[in-house]
Amino acid sequence: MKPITIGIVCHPAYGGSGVVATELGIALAQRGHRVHFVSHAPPFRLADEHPGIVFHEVDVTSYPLFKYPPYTVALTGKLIELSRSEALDIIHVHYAIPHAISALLAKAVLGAKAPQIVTTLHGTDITLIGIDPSFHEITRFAIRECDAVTAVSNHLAAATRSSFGIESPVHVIPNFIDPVAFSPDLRSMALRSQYATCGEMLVGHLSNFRPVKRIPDVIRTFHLLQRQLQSRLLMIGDGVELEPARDLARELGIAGRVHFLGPATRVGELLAQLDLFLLPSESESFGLAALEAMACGVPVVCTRTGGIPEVVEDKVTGLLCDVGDYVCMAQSAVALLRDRPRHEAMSHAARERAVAKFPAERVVGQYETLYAELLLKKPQERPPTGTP
Ligand code: GMT
Repeated sequence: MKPITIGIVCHPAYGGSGVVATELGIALAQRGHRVHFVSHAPPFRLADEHPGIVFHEVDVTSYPLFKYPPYTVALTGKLIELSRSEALDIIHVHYAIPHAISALLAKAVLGAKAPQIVTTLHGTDITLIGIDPSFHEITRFAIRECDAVTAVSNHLAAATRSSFGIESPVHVIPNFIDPVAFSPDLRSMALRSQYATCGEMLVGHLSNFRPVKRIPDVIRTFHLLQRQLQSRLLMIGDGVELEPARDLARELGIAGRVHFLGPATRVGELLAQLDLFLLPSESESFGLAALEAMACGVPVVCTRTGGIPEVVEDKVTGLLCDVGDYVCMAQSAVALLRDRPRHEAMSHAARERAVAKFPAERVVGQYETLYAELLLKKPQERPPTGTP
């Protein structure tokens, strides 16, 4: 495909939507496209230097009158400026709120010369925040007006159609993994031994520690598990539920067996050391962390919710339990960890499914195809409402 210029807008903090936006931007730059990231801080997984990638910070002017600094407006201004200075072909926003609204406003100002707007829906922008009465109507407008909308799972696409009465297409483009950055080949006794001894099992969790992740269920599952098996728990990530999780671990008397690592960036290396990954979320549009663990050859024990069954094949690449049933999660985990041949088969199947169904190579190509289709369409001639 002919190189194009893409503006990528994402939330930079710890979380799957920022990870997907970052990995996509890196892969697009490696394919020769010019990529401009736009946010209020550099995305956390974007290393300093990447050929073909520039980061643009959105500055929000503070003023005593503003109780809430108008980020959405400042982002719009940055997208207008960048569309003109860099001749953006595409603005691809990750997470509808507020990014899709800013992009559409920028498009209205830019008129006929505006880039095409692509919005990728990631999860709570639809299932939680987007359905809040104060956001519902504007989110619906944004989804209907964008030039293309993608969702990371069939489940999320269906939820978008039903919650917002959307009839226009919602393209399902799943999340993806880099099979080298997430690989069983990263297993290392030296690293693993920092967290567990030879005779111990190493169980882990990775998330942004929000209430939707049901962090207490991770701790309670491990509490039951460690009564039956010598084991340690690795908690990777940061968020509002981190301190309560530490408290719960202390309360249950297992603090000494739980390592809280905070927001790590090279998560592939950590995930590859695990024997099992836990994801007890209330809802999950996809479950990127589970896919990353699977790609490392780590079987997963997750909740049967949202898009997780599209990622995890129950009893083949992992085990699924009902939301809140941490007893099921603990029993499933113990049974699997005690059954070596089954564990090994599941580990292989997990890696195979991850690389066969969700390879970066193919999925990034799906985004490129979508961009190419949009750029072939004649841009709607709309009179500019702004300057130049
Ligand atoms: O929706 C969110 O809470 C934010 C987002 C994030 O930044 O972590 O998570 C969502 O996007 C990920 C990447 O597409 C998905 O893997 C997660 O399943 C999804 N989270 C939820 O649906 C709760």
